[in-house]
Amino acid sequence: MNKQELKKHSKFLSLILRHQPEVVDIQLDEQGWVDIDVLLNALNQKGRHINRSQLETIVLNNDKKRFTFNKDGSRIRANQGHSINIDLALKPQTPPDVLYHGTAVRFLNSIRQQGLVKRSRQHVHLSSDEETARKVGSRHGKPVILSIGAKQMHQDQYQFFLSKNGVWLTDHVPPQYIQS
Ligand code: HQG
Repeated sequence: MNKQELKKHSKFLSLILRHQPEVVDIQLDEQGWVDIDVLLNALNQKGRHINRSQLETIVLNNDKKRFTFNKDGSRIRANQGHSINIDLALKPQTPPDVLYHGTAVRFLNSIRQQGLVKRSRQHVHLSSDEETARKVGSRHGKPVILSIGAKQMHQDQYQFFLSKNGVWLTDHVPPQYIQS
């Protein structure tokens, strides 16, 4: 499978494992898992012919490690980024003192008023490094990196979670914790 095909399949997996499983007529369980046989069967029914070893290649080569197999290798889920209502069952963690959020300049006014809100996703996404934040922000326009006072938020009882692929997640970042 070449790079382009890997990317195409990975994007489609993101769509169905995070947002719209109904596109291939499958359901995810409460924690976002689906049986691999069910998934492969559903993909094949829709003309996307991949086998188990190709799925493993897609998961292993994914640039952001977006997907995970469960322990016995029978199920798969997306590590974060869902818009559908699932419970990743992550345990609250102590965040680094500062976390970063990359966004577009055009959102700044609204962010200064409302803070960071999760919009269609289940969490606000933060990163521990500025480089990642810049890439995330660039997806939306001219990027700007916001520094988040995560230590203070944590002291103030806000909860943080760390996804398996290293994305920090929280529910809402009120404006007073944001420095640009
Ligand atoms: C912005 C990618 C106006 C927020 C990335 C962002 C990430 C506001 C956009 C993951 C706002 C939402 C998530 C407010 C937040 N007013 N705009 N009050 N609060 N926003 O795509 O964080 O490649 O849902 O700044 O790497 O950009 O998909 O979130 O610009 O981890 O694996 O609203 O998606 O991962 O956009 O990206 P998104 P995001 P994947």
